[in-house]
Amino acid sequence: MGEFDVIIIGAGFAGMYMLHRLRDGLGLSARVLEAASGVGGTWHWNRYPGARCDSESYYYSYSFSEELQQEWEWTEKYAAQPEILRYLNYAADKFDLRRDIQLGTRVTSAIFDEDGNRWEIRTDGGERFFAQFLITAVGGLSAANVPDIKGLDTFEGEWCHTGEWPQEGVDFAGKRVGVVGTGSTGIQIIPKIAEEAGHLTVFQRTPNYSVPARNAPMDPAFQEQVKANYDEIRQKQRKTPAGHPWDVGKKSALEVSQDERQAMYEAAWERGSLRFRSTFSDLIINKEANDTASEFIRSKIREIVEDPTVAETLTPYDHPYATKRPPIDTDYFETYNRDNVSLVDVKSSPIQEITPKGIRTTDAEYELDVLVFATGYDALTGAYLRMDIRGKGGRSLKEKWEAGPRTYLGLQIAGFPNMFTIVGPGSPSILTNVPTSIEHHVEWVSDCIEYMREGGFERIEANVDAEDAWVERVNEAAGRTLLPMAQSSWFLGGNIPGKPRVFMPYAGGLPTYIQICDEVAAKGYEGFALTAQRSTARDGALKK
Ligand code: NA7
Repeated sequence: MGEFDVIIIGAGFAGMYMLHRLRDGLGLSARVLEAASGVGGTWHWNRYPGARCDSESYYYSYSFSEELQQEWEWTEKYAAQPEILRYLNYAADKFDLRRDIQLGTRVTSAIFDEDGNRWEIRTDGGERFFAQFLITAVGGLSAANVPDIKGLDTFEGEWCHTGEWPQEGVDFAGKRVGVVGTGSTGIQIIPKIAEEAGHLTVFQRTPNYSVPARNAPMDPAFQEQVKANYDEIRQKQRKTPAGHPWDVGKKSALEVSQDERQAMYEAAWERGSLRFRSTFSDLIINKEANDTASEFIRSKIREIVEDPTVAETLTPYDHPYATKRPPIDTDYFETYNRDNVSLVDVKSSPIQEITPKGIRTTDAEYELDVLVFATGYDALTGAYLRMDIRGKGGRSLKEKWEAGPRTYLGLQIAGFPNMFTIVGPGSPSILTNVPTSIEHHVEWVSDCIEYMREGGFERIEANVDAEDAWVERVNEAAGRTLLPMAQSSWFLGGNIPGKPRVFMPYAGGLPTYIQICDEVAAKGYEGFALTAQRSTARDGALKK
């Protein structure tokens, strides 16, 4: 219970930095409400075996504190979940954040009070909070999607979703385990479970492209070099389309000879990482160029997987490479060469039901002791819509976003004043190295609030026109890429039955996006309506 300047929802990368910035930077009173029992957001929940970051840790990390980035030592190229969680806990302690973070508290509703220009926030524990500003730091991939399959409640074994992994872990030793899903998460967990399980059955609906991660212990000399050059690395991140510290290849895949192209793909495969996507300048914008990369990865799958039938089932044809979020892996395709692993194609023989003993497809029943759903998230909007958020005139966000999310810059929603959405739909968010986008948003929002305080403004709201124009711009940016070709991707809401098919993140690249946001701010927050302080109205509201 209480009255604050700001309520922040979520204590992951975004919520923690937002708190630091507003409390320690601007001197505001702020409270973070977090559903989990600890800080860390996605890295608190995703404790499944094999969970690790797909971006290298030296740059998938906070840049705002020189001291933090100098003193923290990463032990691996791609840190595993426990290490990232330790890092976030370290940051929570270092910046003394815990005293303003309330754990175990799920926000159930947030209602805007138009007279008082403030939000009333309610929680699952029956608490009420009031704040001038509401900041959602809920993450784009936090609302777990457990598919609605008939009979799940009758299953006699143990089941879980990777995004809500049991704190005590899951024992796979010698058991018959089923994994549903072969996205980035399935691709991480499958090789790990295979090492422990008696037998692992993978239920694959859509095959996926994957490139080796080439994880390795952190090289001390490299770590030293990074620390000596952090300024430059961080600047570079904000200047590349996806927030990684590397340049996209300058050449088109179609302007080089076949031999040169093959050699470049081989080198990129050997180096590994998401950087494979940047081998050429046009893999995401030209289908013919993309075909060369897609075919290269297909040839690798055929080379690695010994059984040609299994290899063919694992080979993707339905979407161009990287039009869904491309996974990277450690021994994913190799895992299908193990005797204790089998693959079931549930596209050709769909899952009919879950029985007390396991999964029944149109072809057979597979008996299982443990069932793991690596089935992803109700991405980008799910975490918002699972709360009852109501703006002006009591209008719900659910109603407003009925045909898909509408935001201005992915930062605000017309009709929902004084609410900011960190890495919200309509911003580059999950198309980038997310902490880079988070830091940009947090800084933009805190600058905006500082501007309001200095200028005596009490309320800020995105204009409908500005929002409409931005939604159009988000669509245009996606339309200039091949991304909308992956119809079932979560970028488009295609993974959730009944979800509107709208391309949700801004695909115009981080530098362009940052420039647009800077210009909006420089023009006195163009596209937003700012309302001056009405001290009497506010006093009146507080007396209610
Ligand atoms: P994703 O990428 O959404 O992958 C989910 C997987 O689960 C994908 O293979 C889906 O197949 C499959 N799926 C979903 N529902 C079903 C049902 N009902 N039956 C069978 N298979 C199903 O989620 P991840 O957790 O792997 O990754 C999310 C992001 O987290 C990742 O991109 C990184 O950014 C971090 P489909 O392809 O839809 O046919």
